[in-house]
This record gives sequence, structure tokens and C-alpha cells, in this order.
Amino acid sequence: MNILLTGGAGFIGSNLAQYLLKTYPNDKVITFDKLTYAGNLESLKSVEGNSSHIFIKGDICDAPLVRKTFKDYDIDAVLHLAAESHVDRSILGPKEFIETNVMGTFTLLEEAKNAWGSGSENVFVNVSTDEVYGSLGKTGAFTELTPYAPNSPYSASKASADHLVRSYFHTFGLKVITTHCSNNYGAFQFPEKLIPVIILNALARKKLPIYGDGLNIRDWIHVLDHARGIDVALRSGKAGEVYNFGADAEWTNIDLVRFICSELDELRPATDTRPYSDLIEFVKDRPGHDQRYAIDSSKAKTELGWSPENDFKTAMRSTIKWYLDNLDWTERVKSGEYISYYAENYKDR
Ligand code: NAD
Ligand code: TDX
Repeated sequence: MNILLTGGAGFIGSNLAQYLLKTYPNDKVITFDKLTYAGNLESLKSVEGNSSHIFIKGDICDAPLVRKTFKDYDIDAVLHLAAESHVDRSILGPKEFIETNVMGTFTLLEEAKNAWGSGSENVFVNVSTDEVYGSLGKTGAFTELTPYAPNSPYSASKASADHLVRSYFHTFGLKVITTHCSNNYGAFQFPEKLIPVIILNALARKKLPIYGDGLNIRDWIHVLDHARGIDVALRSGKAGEVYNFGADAEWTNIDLVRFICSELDELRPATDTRPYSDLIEFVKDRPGHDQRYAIDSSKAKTELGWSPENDFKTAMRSTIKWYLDNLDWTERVKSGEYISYYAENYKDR
């Protein structure tokens, strides 16, 4: 297969590119990425020079370039991950989320439809999020039948994209599959999301910002379990279907941050010997902060034969070690735009 992987220089995309190239040496992966602040070729270093990998710097909203890419590389599958992905940024400035997540997805759908023609068996996998389902109370979990109720501009833009994707199946017969995954952790996550922020702030002895009371719950999955899920959806999923992926690892934010602190106390004890948890500070809550996410992945388990392989605590320990061993990566990706953005918007953190 010649796979068009959008957003392949981001966190999940770069893990997925590495996974695909290792697992399917006969497939070609054409990574298409705008290299925004969140995308970095540093994350694809391990596949540099691999003759099965092609990198194209481009914007998914650029229809002529997307068209040319379909033609030049004879694309026969799309894994669509390119997105503006950070909820806090969508609150500060939603426009780019609408452009990339909505208009960009629309552009890709149009170009796939036109390039492949009617009756094509080629598959378009749309990588979405559990956040489109909104917020849960104390019990229950999102299934593929949970009604959409997005609460942030980010999740609203992802929900809009999902609806467009669905419409291309029903109206034009494009073979689409949408996946919804819970919060990912692992190597190469940009240091604006909770886990890398906590690890790096702790090492720098900066405060560890917890929004609100810290009792919001997220359901964590290792990024490589998600990558395998996307791959299995592409190869074994049914067109027009939706699959949820999660690993049954619900944590309150405060418990998770305390766990990371205790791991760091062991792995890299602070020079003043004070526990890292002393740095925890409760800060102003995120507006519209969803209380709880939890994913029911029984459909992916029964229909795709997928299940998560990583135990949360073990894989979380490896993730912390990865950051400790790759501080140069974090320094490099944090240069430039990231710094000015944070200086402006996160003065009090
Ligand atoms: P990320 O922000 O780390 O990476 C996004 C990538 O998309 C970057 O490389 C960026 O340069 C690229 N990109 C952005 N705008 C683009 C454009 N207009 N054209 C081309 N490329 C562009 O995000 P991530 O965490 O890796 O998430 C990847 C996908 O998975 C997103 O669609 C996200 O909604 C979804 N998702 C993420 C999570 C999670 O926990 N991170 C969970 C569920 C679903
Ligand atoms: O500094 C912080 N302090 C804090 O308490 C940050 C960055 C976050 N939080 C809280 C907010 C959330 O309850 O931690 C939780 C996780 O926050 P994020 O890492 O920003 O992730 P979240 O908002 O849950 O969204 C993530 O998972 C679903 C990804 O960013 C999305 O792209 C994905 O769709």
C-alpha cells in the first residue's frame, strides 16, 4: 500500500510512521505535514533515509498540493491525523482549529474522492477523539453510539470533521472509517500536554499547574496501542464504521501528577531532596473543562481483534524515562514559536 499519513510529524503520527515502517517494510508511507509548532522532523529521525518513507511539507488545506500528492504517489489509503490538537489553544484562538480540522479534512475528503473515483475500495481513516462525546458523570463509558456533545472549540472542530467524513460515505460511497481514542501518552508528545508539562516543569523545579481541583478524570492509553488500533482499523475495519480505542486506565489528574512525581523522586531525586509533589499548584480552571472521559472499546476488541498491550504504570515509567533520556529533543522542539506563545498566554504558570 501507498499510505498518505497526515500529521506524521506530530506526537501520534510520528509513532505511527515508525510503527508502520517497521511492521510493513513493503508499504510506502507518505508523511504529509505542515510542520506547525507541534510538528517536528526531529520526531522522525529514526526513519530518516528509509526508502519506504517520503516526507512532504504541506498544508492539508492546500488542495492543489494534496491533489498532486495523491497523483505522484498513487495513494491507496489515507490515515488522517493532521490537526490542531491542544484544547487550551482552541480556547485562546479557535480559528486555526476550524481551518485545519474542518476545512483541511474537507479538502482531503474531496481530493480522495476525486482521485479514487466511485466504487474504489481504498480506505480513508479519520483519526478522531473521545472528546467529541462530551463529558461523563461518575459512571459509564463512551460507546460508538454515544451522542456527540463537544464542549471545546477543539472538540467541536473534530466533531464537524467527523460529520463531514460520515457524509462522504453515505453520499459519495467513499470508504471511510472513524476512530475515537482517549488520552495518549508516550514518547514524542509535545510539551504543552499534561504529562510532558509535569515531567519537564518538575525537572526545572517550576510549579506543576493543576487546573481546578485536579479531580477531572482522563482515560490513558499508550500511543503505540493507539497506533496499532489505527492500523488494524485500516486493514480489518468495515467501511462506514466507527471504532473506539481505550485502555481502561482512568486517573484523576491529581493522582496522575502525584504518581509522576513519585516516579521522578526515584529516577531523578531532586538535589534539594524535596519531593517533586511539593511543586504542585492548583491554578485557574480551564473554561468548559470536561469532567470525565472513559472509553468502552469492546467493539474494537470483538470486531477487530484489537486489545491494548501496555500496562499503564509500566509504560508510564518508560515514558518518564524516555523524557529523561531525550531532554535535548524537548529543548529543540520547544524553541521558537512555542516560547513566545507561552510567554504571552501562560505567564502565571
Ligand atoms: P500533534 O499536535 O502532536 O500533531 C499534529 C500534527 O499535525 C503536527 O505534526 C502538525 O504539524 C500537523 N498539522 C497541523 N496542522 C496541519 C495542516 N494544516 N496541514 C498539515 N499538517 C498539519 O497531535 P497528536 O496528539 O499527535 O494528535 C494527532 C491526531 O490524533 C489529531 O487528529 C488528534 O485530534 C487525534 N487524537 C489525539 C489524542 C491525544 O491524546 N493526543 C487522542 C485522540 C485523538
Ligand atoms: O498544565 C496542565 N494542567 C492540567 O491540569 C495541562 C496542560 C492540563 N491539565 C489537565 C486538563 C485535562 O483535564 O490535564 C488533563 C489533560 O489535559 P491535556 O493534556 O491538555 O489533554 P486533554 O485536554 O484531555 O486532550 C487530549 O486528549 C484528547 C489531547 O490534547 C487531545 O488532542 C485529544 O483529543
